[in-house]
Amino acid sequence: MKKYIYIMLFLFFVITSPRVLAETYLIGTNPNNVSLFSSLDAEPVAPSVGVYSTDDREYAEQLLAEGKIAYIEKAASVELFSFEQDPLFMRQWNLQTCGFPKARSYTRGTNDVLVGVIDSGAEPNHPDFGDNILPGYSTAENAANPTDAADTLGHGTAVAGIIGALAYNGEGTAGIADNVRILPVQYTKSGNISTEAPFLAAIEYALNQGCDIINISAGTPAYTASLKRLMDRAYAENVIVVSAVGNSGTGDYNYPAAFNTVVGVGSTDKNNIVTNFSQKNTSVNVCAPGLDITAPISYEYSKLLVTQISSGYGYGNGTSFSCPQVAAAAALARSIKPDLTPDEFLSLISETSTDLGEAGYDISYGYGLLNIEAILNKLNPELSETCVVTHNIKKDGENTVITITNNTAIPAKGKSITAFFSSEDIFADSPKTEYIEISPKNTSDITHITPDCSYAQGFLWSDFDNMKPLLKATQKILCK
Ligand SMILES: [Ca+2]
Ligand SMILES: [Ca+2]
Repeated sequence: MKKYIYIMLFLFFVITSPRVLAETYLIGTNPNNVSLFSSLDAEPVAPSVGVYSTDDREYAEQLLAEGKIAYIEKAASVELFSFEQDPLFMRQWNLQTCGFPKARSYTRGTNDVLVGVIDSGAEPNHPDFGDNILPGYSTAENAANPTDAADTLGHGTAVAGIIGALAYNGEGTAGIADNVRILPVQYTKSGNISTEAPFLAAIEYALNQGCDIINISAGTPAYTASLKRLMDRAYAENVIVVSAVGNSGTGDYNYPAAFNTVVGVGSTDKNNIVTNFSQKNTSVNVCAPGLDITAPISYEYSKLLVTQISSGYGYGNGTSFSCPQVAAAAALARSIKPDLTPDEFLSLISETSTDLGEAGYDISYGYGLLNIEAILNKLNPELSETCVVTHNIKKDGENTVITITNNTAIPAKGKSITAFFSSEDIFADSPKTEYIEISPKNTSDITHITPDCSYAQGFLWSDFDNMKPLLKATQKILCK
């Protein structure tokens, strides 16, 4: 009998595009030489106070050397203060529901954790994807070559993005675990129904590559001994497999979700009610939001089904999009506890999920709604401790140097560190501030975020191997 694998696909809509800022210098006239200024090649910005602009730094330096201007400064970026810098974050209602905001202050994952995404590949050039999303591999029947895993359907890009789209980068959405690595393994290029062989080969490839977690937002109603063998291998190798339970809304089982070593994920809506399309049976271990889930989508998919764009985001429905939220939670858990087993993760799910529906386990919600914060707290209660970091602000020539020092005993690997300072702290009396120094020095992942205090600037660092965490802490500084 011929076996089929089904992937659930849903329509997306485009809702944003990226932004680019050019570098400009502001120059101020020398009060003794105001009359000279009309001959200079600079744009008036606020001429009443002698402020002009130019993109030509060398030219400005020359003017300064000649005493024609009083100063040069890099034009700052000015932004409208909103809560998040990922513009679509506020659309990601599912993250609020699943305990993500608190969880991300604990960790964004570590890059030694590898998550295999068995799907339709991933968009290779998406602006919200970083180096954390690997080039991928294809086992699809009609793949031009195995190294081309570019997503021609859109499904895999959304799934990978829900796990690992870059957060705090001023672009698109926030992934749940954007510091872990994601390996897209494409088993289909041509449609949402495929034969089983390339699907099995994709799982084999992910296992051979040493994936810690495997996300399978797909499945088949047929039990096959071949798929069972691969799931047994995954279990024996301590790989946590997370799979969608299916979208027919019935009690019918789908595999691999129905194997008892696999974490089966169902869908809820904004009211925490199980969606009508989510399977209701004992394969459901946990549920996560699966209706109106915002995610990156591939260009090709946009061309096929919606409007042509250069970069895209959309929203989709299905247990396919619930599944990666649980896989991301597993990746965060594995970042904190590298030897976490599939059984231990299932136990964590049963102990921490928010019970819904009938009291206790039930076949609509499993153990309940995913709670990432509770999982991480359970694994390491120290994560939720609020620790105070000290900071020192001093002038160094024309720059302000802010040094952050941690005084706690908790190791910081894998944690996020968020520091807030008021604008006055950073810029007062120091117009040429261009850098902030932290100790130990690691500025590779600094991005600005805007805190809930309108006059302040926020910065976020993560993955300090040697630092001790913490901050959540700077409310005192933030809102004085
Ligand atoms: Ca983003
Ligand atoms: Ca229940």
